[in-house]
Formats: sequence, structure tokens, C-alpha cells
Amino acid sequence: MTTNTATEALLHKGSGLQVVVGLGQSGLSVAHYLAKQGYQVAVTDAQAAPKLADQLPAEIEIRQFGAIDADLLQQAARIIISPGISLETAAVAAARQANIPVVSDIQLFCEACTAPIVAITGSNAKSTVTTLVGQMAADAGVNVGVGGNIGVPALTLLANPDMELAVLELSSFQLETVTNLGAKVATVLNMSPDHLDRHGDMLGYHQAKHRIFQGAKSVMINREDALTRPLVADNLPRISTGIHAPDKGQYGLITDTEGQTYLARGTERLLSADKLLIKGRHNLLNAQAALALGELAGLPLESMLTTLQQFTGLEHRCQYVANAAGIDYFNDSKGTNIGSTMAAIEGLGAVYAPKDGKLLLILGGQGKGQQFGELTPFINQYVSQVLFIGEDGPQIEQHLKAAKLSDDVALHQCQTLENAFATIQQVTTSSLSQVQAVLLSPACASFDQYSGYAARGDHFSQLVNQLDTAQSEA
Ligand code: UMA
Ligand code: ADP
Repeated sequence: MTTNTATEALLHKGSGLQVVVGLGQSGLSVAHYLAKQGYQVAVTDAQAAPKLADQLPAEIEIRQFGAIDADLLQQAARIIISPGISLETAAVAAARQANIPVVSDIQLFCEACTAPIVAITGSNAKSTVTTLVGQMAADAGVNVGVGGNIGVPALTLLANPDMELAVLELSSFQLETVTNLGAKVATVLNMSPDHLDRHGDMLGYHQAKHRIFQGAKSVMINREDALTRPLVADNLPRISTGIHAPDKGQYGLITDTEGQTYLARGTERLLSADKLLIKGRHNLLNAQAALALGELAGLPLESMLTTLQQFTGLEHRCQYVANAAGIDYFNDSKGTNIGSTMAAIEGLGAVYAPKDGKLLLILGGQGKGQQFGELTPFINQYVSQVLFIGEDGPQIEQHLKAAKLSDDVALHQCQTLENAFATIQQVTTSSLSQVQAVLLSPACASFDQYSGYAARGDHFSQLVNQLDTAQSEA
């Protein structure tokens, strides 16, 4: 995979200016990758002083900051756009109009990567399944690289010349500028509305996601979600997952006469569901997805089952924080769209409902153009109090009310998490409160108030721990 730098410089000399648009993590990785190959590279970013500018290779002299430089883009032989930047941005749209190719870092990666690729997208569960498949491969002794939207720019994986398998989490933003990915295995795990502010509507979002199947050698689909099925290449080897008993060679769930549920492949019971440390129906689907992807990538079943039983889940995804004054607190800050929040309400609601318990749900932030009324049936069933934070709190309240929210559900506009905790104290100390668990699953992005979902989740956990301390000191 490594080539002599001088040879690369000769190879790429004269192939024209490569303009990197956006200097975040992915832009920086692209700049290093292309400069090392001897391309002439320029970088532009809307920020006047992007934080990563001092990490650029010294030989990159053209650095246009403070606005995305439209003139620079017009001089490009190729534009490599960062996923956070819309193709509709004026300077980028004008360059596309002038037929200048616009690609993502993932395009450069798949053209250079000689190892097979497991490509994973979906509205939810990407990081969980990507991490699991990566861990399964590593535990099976495979030299694996895990990257992409999960936070490790894909191109940095190429620094490992011995990589035998690449497991990539891909976002719709990354996929919209990728052609012919050619993955060994590709999947769309599930589809629910997200990023509609960027893609316009579900069709645009679906089209971007489904580019993952271009050139794929095999596919994994979710039987519960027709939108995960590729519209083309029907003849490819495929494995499906689902919540019902599976057909031969497929994954699913089998429940025995005693009510015990098993992960199953065809009629074979692979593992009792209670052996998994990650809980909830959605995680049973995630476990199946990892097994199916692993199988299509050639990983051994026994070793994958061992990995599954050791996996404790990721932070900020329905993560148990603490019990304070008899109430359980869960941090699902990564619940940034209605699909993930539905899974969290349903998964945890089903745990507390048999004990006559209800959830207190914290919703809000930046709503990304979603229709929050879709949450109402789940809230009516499992939630007694909804606390709103963030800039779209009032709008979300309107959506819930317009979708026939039950009068039994109390609503509180709190603006901030601090205020929400003051309300939690009042609400849960009432003798009539049925609240047994507090769930932060905002169904929104956090950027109006935080640097990202992790900062929001950390803040929540910190407030819970203060509560815990205050209550144990009292
Ligand atoms: N910028 C502009 N103009 C704009 C928007 C951004 O110039 O209109 C500049 C910013 O000033 C900044 C740079 O672009 O300097 C940031 O680029 P970026 O937003 O693409 O962020 P990166 O740091 O390159 O991180 C990206 C992904 N970010 C997004 O897609 C928003 C990361 O996913 C990913 O981990 C990383 O590449 C490595 O592959 C994050 C994410 O939030 C986790 N993803 C979304 C999600 O999961 O929902 C899709
Ligand atoms: P992504 O990388 O796609 O955002 P994560 O694994 O980080 O996915 O999980 C994001 C959110 O989705 C979390 O709130 C998590 O609880 C929820 N989630 C996990 N698996 C599923 C699933 N199969 N269906 C719906 N929501 C899920």
C-alpha cells in the first residue's frame, strides 16, 4: 500500500490542483494524504482561523480561510469536500455547475484501499455495529482498521500497510459524494428521518444512503425495514436480520415455550438473549447485524459469539448513569433523531411498565426538520413527564400536541439541562409521580448548546452525579 514518495510525486505532478474544502478532521486527513502523494493541494474553510491549520503539511501554501473561496474552487481539478459541508453551498454548487468533480475522503479511501471493506450506514446503530464488527474481527485475529464517521478519518487507516479488513461507518453526508464504493459487504441498517434539513426530504436521504450498495459484492438487509433493501443488484449474496424466526441461512430471534429468546441462524439457536450485556430489542437486531456482516466478511461464528457476550455497549447510547433517590438515570445523548429516541423509549419503557413505572423524558436541541409527532404514541404509552431543552423545544411541544398527546403527559419547557434538573427534583418528589427512570434521549442535535452529543451527555451525567452526591450527603 505504501509507495515511494518521490515516485508518487512524479505520478501526480501535473494532475491539477486538489482543493480540500473544510479543515476539520477529514479535511486534515485528506490534505496529508494528497500532499504525501505529491499532488498540489490547497485548503479553504469558512472559519477565519480553523483550529487544525497548524497541523497542515508545510508544503501546502494555498490556505484560504474566512470563507469558502469560490475562485479557488473554480481553479480546482478536483474538490474534496468535508462531510459537514453541503453540496448546495454557493461556491461548491458553482464548481459543480462548471463540471469540476466533487468527492469525499471516502472516495479517495476506496480507490486506494486494497483490503476488503465492510461498509455500514443507517439512521441509527452505525457506531454500535461498526464497533462490534471491528471487535469481532480483531478477536478473530484479523488485522482490522475501523474508521469513517465513527471519528477516525478513513484515510488514516491506510497508514497500516498490513490491514486485512476495513470496517467503515459511513454517513449520508459522506456517501452522497462516493461512487462505486465496491465494498465486500454493504448495509443500510435501518432508515428513519434524519438530516432532512440537508437532504431536503426522505427521498434525498434514502438516495444518499443507498449509494453504499454501488459495486458491493454482498449485502445485509433488515427484514423489519423495507427501506434498507437495495433497489438494484438483486442477485447479490445477501443475509437478512429481523425479530421473527429466521429462514434457512438468515438471522432472527426464536422464543422457546418457556419464553426464553435466542439469537438464531435458521433453526440453530446461537445464543440466549440474556447472555448479551447490551439490552433492548434494538440491540438484539444490532447483534444480528454484526453477526451477519461478520459472516459475509468471512469471520468465524464461534469467535463472533464470544465477542458478542463481552461487548458492554458504547457511551451515551442508553447508558445507565446512576440511581438517585430511587430513580434510574439513563444517558442516551446519542439519540439525535426520532428513530433512536423511539427505540430508547420503547426499550426502557418496556422495562419499567410491568412495575407501573413511567419515564421522564428530556427532549430537544436542534430539530433538523423532523416531524416529532411520530414520537407521540411512544410517549403516550411509556412517559408521564416530558422536559424540553434547546432551541427547538417549543416547536417539538407543538408537534407532540398536534399528534394527539395524552392529557396524562405533563410538559415543561426548561431551556437548559440545569433547569431540567430543577424540574426533575420538583416532579419526582411529588407523591403522585410514577417516574422510575429519567431518560435523556433528545431526538435532536446538540450544537445549539454544546460542542456535540458527547459534551451534552457528559453534562447530563455530571448533573446526575451532583444529585447523587447531594442526596447522599443530605
Ligand atoms: N465548514 C465550513 N463550511 C460549512 C461547514 C463546515 O467551512 O458550511 C468547516 C468548519 O469550519 C470546520 C470543517 O468544515 O473547520 C468541519 O468539517 P466537518 O463538519 O465535515 O467535520 P470533520 O471534523 O471533518 O468531521 C467529519 C464528520 N462530521 C460531520 O459529518 C459533520 C465526523 O462525523 C466524522 O467523524 C469525521 O469527519 C471523520 O470521518 C461526526 C458527525 O457528527 C461525528 N457526523 C454526523 C452524524 O453522525 O450524524 C453525520
Ligand atoms: P449512529 O452511529 O448511527 O448514531 P449509535 O450506535 O451511536 O448509532 O446509536 C445512536 C442512537 O441510536 C443511540 O441513541 C442508540 O440507543 C440508538 N440505537 C441503537 N441501535 C438502534 C437500532 N437498531 N434502532 C434504533 N435506534 C438504535
